[in-house]
Amino acid sequence: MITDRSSAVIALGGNLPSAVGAPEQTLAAAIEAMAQAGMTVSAVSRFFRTPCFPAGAGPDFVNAAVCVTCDQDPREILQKLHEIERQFGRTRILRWGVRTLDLDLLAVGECVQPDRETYEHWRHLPDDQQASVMPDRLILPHPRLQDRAFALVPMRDIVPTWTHPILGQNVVQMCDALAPEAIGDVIPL
Ligand code: PH2
Ligand code: MG
Ligand code: MG
Repeated sequence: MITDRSSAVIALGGNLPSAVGAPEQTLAAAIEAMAQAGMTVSAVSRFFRTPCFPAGAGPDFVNAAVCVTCDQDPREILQKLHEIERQFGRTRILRWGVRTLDLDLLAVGECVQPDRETYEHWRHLPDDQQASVMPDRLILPHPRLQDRAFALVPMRDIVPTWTHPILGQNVVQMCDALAPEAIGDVIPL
């Protein structure tokens, strides 16, 4: 249970049009919806066009990240995010591939949830299981954060000095550890 006001970092992504329009319009509307749901949005990254991961699984995505200050438990934040996903037409059928709006809670302050051991289990999940098995509870920080340029580059816009509580690297250092081509594929709109 988090009782202090803390900063949460949320990744936004979409690669299918929704009722409000193209993915960039959906993402902008989702940020408005977060504010309306009582989240204080303190920073918004640029919007980026990114190749779908895994390559070929769907159209390019638009990705962004926002920072919100909140006094809620991370699970309550997640519930609100799921509500906003539903509002913009997301159905949770396919894990990877296509979606109108995906909102992922990447980090809440220095919080590790539910515990270090569970976090490590999900971080080291073999590649072939990553697409098929999904944790049944919230894992923080997001176990794939350090691997994905589409999450790290938007995050670098808003919280470059946030330090990963387990890996000990900040966002700039995690970006620098990725292949330069992966970073170069993340293109501001
Ligand atoms: N999200 C996924 C799967 N693949 N690829 C890109 N480029 N951006 C995403 O946000 C993304 C993805 C699962 O949520
Ligand atoms: Mg996602
Ligand atoms: Mg998601």
